[in-house]
Amino acid sequence: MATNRTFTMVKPDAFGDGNTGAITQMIEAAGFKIVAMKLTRLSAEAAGKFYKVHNERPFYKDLCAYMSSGPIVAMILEKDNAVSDFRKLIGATNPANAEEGTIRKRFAKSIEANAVHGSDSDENAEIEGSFFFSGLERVS
Ligand code: YYY
Ligand code: MG
Repeated sequence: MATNRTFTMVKPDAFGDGNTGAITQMIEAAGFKIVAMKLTRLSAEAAGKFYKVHNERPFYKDLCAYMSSGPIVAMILEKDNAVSDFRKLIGATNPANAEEGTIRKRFAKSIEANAVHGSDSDENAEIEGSFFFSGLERVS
């Protein structure tokens, strides 16, 4: 399994506000190489599958509705220590706790509309990347 890749989504709030370019610029400036990228939408059902690990949590239903409320931009990113370095770049889940210079500090509106997703492990990065992209859609 690749240990130098992570998966991200620009979430509906950030895409809708026209922040995809600025977020992508921060990602590339931090040294991540884009190896797959697509503008798409999640149905509520697909969002439910993507976030099924959270299906017992009180925020699950709202999260699935929110994630299917508008287009998202999905990407697979490559860098040494991709998963942990990307978690640092995006900042805390709750933007109130996100550090200066992080994507969520700059763009998140709330704990739910928090601008970007970032995988939490190498295993989940592979599962989440494969949820959106076939081998042909990855450039390396
Ligand atoms: O990995 P990360 O996105 O930082 O947070 P998770 O704990 O995996 O939760 C996924 C997603 O759920 C989060 O980005 C926003 C939403 N959420 C929420 O709406 N309310 C919470 N109390 C916790 C998470
Ligand atoms: Mg998570």
